[in-house]
Amino acid sequence: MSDTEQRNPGNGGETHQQAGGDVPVLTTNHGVPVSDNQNSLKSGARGPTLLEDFVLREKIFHFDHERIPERIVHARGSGAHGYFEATDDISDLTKAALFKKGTKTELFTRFSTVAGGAGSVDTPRDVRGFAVKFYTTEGNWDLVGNNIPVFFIQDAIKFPDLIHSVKMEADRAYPQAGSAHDTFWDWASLTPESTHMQMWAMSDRTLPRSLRMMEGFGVHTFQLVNEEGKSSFVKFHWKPKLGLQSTIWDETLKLQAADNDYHRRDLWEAIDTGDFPEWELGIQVFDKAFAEAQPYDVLDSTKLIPEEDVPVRIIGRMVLDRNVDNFFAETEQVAFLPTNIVPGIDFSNDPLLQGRLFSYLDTQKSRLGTTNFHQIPVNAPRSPAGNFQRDGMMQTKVPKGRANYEPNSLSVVGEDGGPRESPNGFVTTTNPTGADEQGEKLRMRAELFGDHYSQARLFWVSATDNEKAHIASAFTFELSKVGLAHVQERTVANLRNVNEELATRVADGLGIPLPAANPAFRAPVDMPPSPALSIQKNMKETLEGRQVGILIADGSDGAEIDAVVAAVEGAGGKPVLVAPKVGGAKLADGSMKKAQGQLAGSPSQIFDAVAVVLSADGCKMLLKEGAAVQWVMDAFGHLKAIGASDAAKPLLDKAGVEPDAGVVALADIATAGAKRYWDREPGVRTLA
Ligand code: HDE
Repeated sequence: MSDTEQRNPGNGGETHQQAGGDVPVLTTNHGVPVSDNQNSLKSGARGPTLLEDFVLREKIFHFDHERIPERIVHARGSGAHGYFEATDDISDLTKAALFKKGTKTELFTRFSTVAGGAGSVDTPRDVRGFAVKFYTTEGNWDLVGNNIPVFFIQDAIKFPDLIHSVKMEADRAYPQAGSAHDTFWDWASLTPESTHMQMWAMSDRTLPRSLRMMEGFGVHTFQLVNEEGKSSFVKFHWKPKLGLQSTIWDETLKLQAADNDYHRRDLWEAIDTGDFPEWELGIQVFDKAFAEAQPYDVLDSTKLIPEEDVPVRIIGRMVLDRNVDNFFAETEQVAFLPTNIVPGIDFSNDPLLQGRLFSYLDTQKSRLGTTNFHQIPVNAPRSPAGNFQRDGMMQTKVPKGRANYEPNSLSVVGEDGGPRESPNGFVTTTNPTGADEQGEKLRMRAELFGDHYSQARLFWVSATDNEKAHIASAFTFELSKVGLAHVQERTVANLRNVNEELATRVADGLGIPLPAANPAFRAPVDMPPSPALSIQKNMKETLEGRQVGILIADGSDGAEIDAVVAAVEGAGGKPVLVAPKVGGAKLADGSMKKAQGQLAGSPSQIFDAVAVVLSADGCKMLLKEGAAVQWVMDAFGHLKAIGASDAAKPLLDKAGVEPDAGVVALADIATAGAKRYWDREPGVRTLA
């Protein structure tokens, strides 16, 4: 015990750690020094606790209020700090200061799932939120997007219905964090405009391997406005440096059991070890003439603009280089607002965006409890900010001077007169689609919003065979959890408008007859395939940012292990040693090798590729270990590369591993591990 520690003054044998030297004094929230943080104040050792105990009461009072309402959507999220660097000159398109070439802007990014609560798992089949707050020199710009470029609905008025249907059901409060249930598919099958997004949601896009390996999209059409006031339409894209990578469904299900925090941990560890996640920011820019020539409406959030039609121009990069100091203060309290916009960027008339412009400000008041939520450090602009808004709950500013109104004729120099309007302030641009579309007040949508299938078809024809099989299987899985036969039928009837083969595969998978097609409100048009929509076509063959699990046991050869570790590191990957005991394995030469993971707690689904380095005896021992057999079997089933020492072969045989291009000698694992082996899939599982 150090001299700053004493035992027993409260007769409980507890430790009292005392201030002194560099150790600061523990105080109440009001600064009163506390002498005993272990015992409440009682009237006699066995007597009642006293109301007078302000130390106890303050501590419990604060604890009782530690939770705030979680976000109604996107409750589960992970955030990090970073910066944006503008890498291209787009001053012809926008006057926004953050896009001036070479400018670096501090930012905060939060990724999220949508349906689950704050304590739910990281890897359900769900859309991911991708929200970025740029602290620009002209105020905050929030690009609050998703990892999918389209959305379920066209009009904000339908959002509460969508969310009510997908969240846990109202009476039974399950399922948590998933769409595979009656109410979601009931709503979705009655809402044909959701078809395109259903296709994305049922694809591997909703099963990202890592938050660092997914794209982000602003979804809506926005506008860029230049110095002369000329505006262009724009869509925003984030492209991950590590390429796209998803998990497959069986792997995802097992990941949920293996690690509830798979994505949060992955993001944290990457940043913590200096492997900073990075995305490029790209824009698709187009004008009114282009917009009017398309078979879809650019104001419709259920539609995208194929990258083959309007290429994505890269204009900058985002690097996330700092983990939060405190999850609650930063990730939980960050408040994104699509209304946070800066001069040079503007909204469009997309009716979904327009609804969002109201919703987010409102929700922050309910979540954070005060109109002054912008004063919380993670939300506060880094540029000078000031106005005459005053007071309110949790006001932390102490404004000086007499003037709390404007105009005023008190001194404009110094603090008394206060801030004034600026000619460089934000000006709403004349909306290029607006002028000729304002008219009678109507509750209706523009004509092309009635096309619900063309782009769902586009998504299907752009997918690879494996991706098609995954989509068909995902629909089958989800609908297998739906107990209402008419909802299953209606969903399949809707899919017939997307693709007959897809509808037939899902009907077969469910074991139901193919229903008649739903009448399409507007006949779809066929668009040429867009390779940019496929994940598989946009993967990067690399070990960078990836982990290779290396299974070792007593008797393994140290030199073999070292060679694999070096090769994986040399290829930019992270080797993780896994052994039956986390303390390590006793190698052939008698030395101990420490492992980072214990076999049962580190199943192969948490890795991107695996290596098995065993001696004949070690292998014999592991043949009797279910977790070891499963480790290899899953790696094979999840289409991963497997590198094995000769002596490990019996374990591979027992796990049903069959030779193919992804089953390699130990020495080749760093090369083979850079990709997945899609050709293997038909041999390892039946897909719809
Ligand atoms: Fe959101 N959404 N949303 N949303 N959304 C929220 O705001 C809403 C929509 C998105 O990490 C809420 O602060 C409406 C589309 C992200 O904190 C809420 C509509 C897109 C996040 C809200 C939409 C998004 C939210 C809940 C239909 C992609 C998490 C808590 C008009 C472009 C941000 C909060 C974070 C969060 C409302 C549709 C993305 C209730 C009404 C489309 C990434 O205000």
